[in-house]
Amino acid sequence: MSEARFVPLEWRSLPVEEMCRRARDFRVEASRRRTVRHFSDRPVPRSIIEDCILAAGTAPSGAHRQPWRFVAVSDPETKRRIREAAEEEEREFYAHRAPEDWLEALAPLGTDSDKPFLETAPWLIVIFAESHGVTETGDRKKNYYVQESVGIAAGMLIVAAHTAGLATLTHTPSPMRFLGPLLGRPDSERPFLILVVGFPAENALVPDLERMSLEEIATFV
Ligand code: IYR
Repeated sequence: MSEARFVPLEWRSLPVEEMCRRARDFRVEASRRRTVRHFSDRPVPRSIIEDCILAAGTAPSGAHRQPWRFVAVSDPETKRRIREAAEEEEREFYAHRAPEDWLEALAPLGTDSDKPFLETAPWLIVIFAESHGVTETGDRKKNYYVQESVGIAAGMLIVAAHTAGLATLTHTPSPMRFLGPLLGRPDSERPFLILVVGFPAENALVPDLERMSLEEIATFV
């Protein structure tokens, strides 16, 4: 028997000129987004973070399993512990683990093992991927396309924060196994990404990067 249940699609139809304007406006706004590594300690209201997370939670997911979990950290002591653990891994990464070519690739970004932003920024949104769920009877419930689904949700979270006037940094301490126990997460969840969220520091600098052109990233057939 089919369990499918459908409701009418709520769809707002726009005139084509309006569509073109919105597409261009969004493209321009998206091009203003930069990954920021210098944060101010200016607070960000929790309600903004809640809206951004809810927006991320509208992402499509494999079999609509919604395999994302967000831990929004503003507690200074928790941020301090995350920084400490992340810097320990990063010191190892930069001194020993990273192969030469990786360090060369990172050189233009000017990154190192110091991660003060993990304490300075008002919010760290730690994104976890739920590799499997649990049924009402306690059995494992498989999730599908977990990495893809959580990746899309993370992208939407970044855009939501940017739209709200916030700066973000996608930070992936490597390895980041420490995040599960530190934040008391169940074994079914894998840390995916730390999204650092806040206002940029005054006079923050960003790497002088260029984005690829349409011709370089797209083919129309
Ligand atoms: N996790 C390290 C290294 C790093 C790796 C990549 I790929 C980046 O785009 C940036 C940094 C760090 O955060 O410094």
